[in-house]
Amino acid sequence: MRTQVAIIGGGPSGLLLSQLLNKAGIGTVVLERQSREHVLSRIRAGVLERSTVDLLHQAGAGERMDREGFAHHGCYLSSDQQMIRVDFQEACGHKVMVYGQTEVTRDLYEAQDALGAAHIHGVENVVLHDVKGAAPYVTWDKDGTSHRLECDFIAGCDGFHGVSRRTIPDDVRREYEKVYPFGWLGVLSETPPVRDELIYANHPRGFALASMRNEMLSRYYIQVPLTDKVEDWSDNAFWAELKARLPQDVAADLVTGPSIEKSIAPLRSFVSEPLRWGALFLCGDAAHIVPPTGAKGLNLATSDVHYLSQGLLAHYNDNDPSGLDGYSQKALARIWKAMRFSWSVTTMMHSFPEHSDYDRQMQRVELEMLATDPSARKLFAEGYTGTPL
Ligand code: FAS
Ligand code: PHB
Repeated sequence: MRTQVAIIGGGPSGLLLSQLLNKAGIGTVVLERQSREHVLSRIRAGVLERSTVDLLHQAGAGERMDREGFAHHGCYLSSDQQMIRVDFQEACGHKVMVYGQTEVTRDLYEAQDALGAAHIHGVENVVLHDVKGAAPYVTWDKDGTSHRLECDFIAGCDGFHGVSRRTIPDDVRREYEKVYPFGWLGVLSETPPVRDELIYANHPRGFALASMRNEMLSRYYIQVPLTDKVEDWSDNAFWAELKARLPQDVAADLVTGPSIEKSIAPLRSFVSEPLRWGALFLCGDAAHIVPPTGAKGLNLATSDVHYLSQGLLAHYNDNDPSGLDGYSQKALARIWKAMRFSWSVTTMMHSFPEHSDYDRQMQRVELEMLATDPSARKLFAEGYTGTPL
């Protein structure tokens, strides 16, 4: 079997890359470890930057998002003293789209089906070969049979735990990591959102986030110790703790209900450089992880895909290698800006066990500046709504 671009991983990165390339006439094969149902069962991101919205339109997968997504022109940041609204439109002239990653993935699958795209699910033991050579190929097992795919390029879109990043030799890779001393316990509930915009809450008991998917589907998070397990948290205990961390007037309006999904995600900041090794290009969580506080994870994945797809189009259409040669440097420039934003909001909003009174005072000053300083609000709004591609 042969294709132009082998794509390892059928999450948002792999699906969007396959869709953009297929629409331009470039052949791909997506190799995904899980079933489509499993991929679509994941509850992940909820906020799309304007660049992600534009890319989904470009991919022909934005129609339902336009119909069912919600444009948000601001968000709230609360502490035990105040509730601040940052007006994105006023501060930087942009907005975000609230539309779940699960729906983005579903829309991309449907768009890929319409093109008759090649997806192989349930692959095992994927191995990348001759990545630095002239004839790269991928092998894998499925249903007890071994398979081989010859290709020109390999896109590593297989997430943090995938095989692609580890194909780059240890002495070539340079990795940067910060592991936060807490995780997020997330709950999805078929209840009306407590406010019409997101609320990020800094509280001495810990961080909380009130988000949503639609008028009758809410997504809430509370910071929990890394030692906590989902089974430690009954729905009642979750709702009581969320109420304790939200401003009183908001807590009084909170409609609770049974959780239809409940999970704990650890928080880390992680970048692996370079993003290219011969014919292999890393995209999305395969290359970097951000704490979800800044809503950057999915949006960084799509910007990587944009830069890589542009480079591949230039290679195939104009025999121009510059996009591929410059991919790593260009993608990393945007990745590191998003890393800083995600780290700064995480540091400002969470309760750190090692924090001193001075550290907590710095958090208060950061929030006070967002309440009173237009330049602070502009920097936050630009970080949140996304820098241009
Ligand atoms: P993904 O991890 O989504 O997809 C990788 C795919 O590769 C998976 O389908 C996997 O099955 C497959 N794969 C792995 N190894 C393979 C192999 N060896 N062979 C073949 N296939 C393989 N981001 C936000 O912006 N906001 C959030 O609130 C948020 N919450 C998150 C919660 C959790 C629990 C997690 C894990 C992530 C969260 N993220 C969030 C980040 C998340 O949205 C990612 O940024 C996004 O899924 C990145 O997409 P991909 O790069 O496609 O990686
Ligand atoms: C979500 O709705 O899942 C969500 C929104 C914003 C974040 C993180 C998660 O910063």
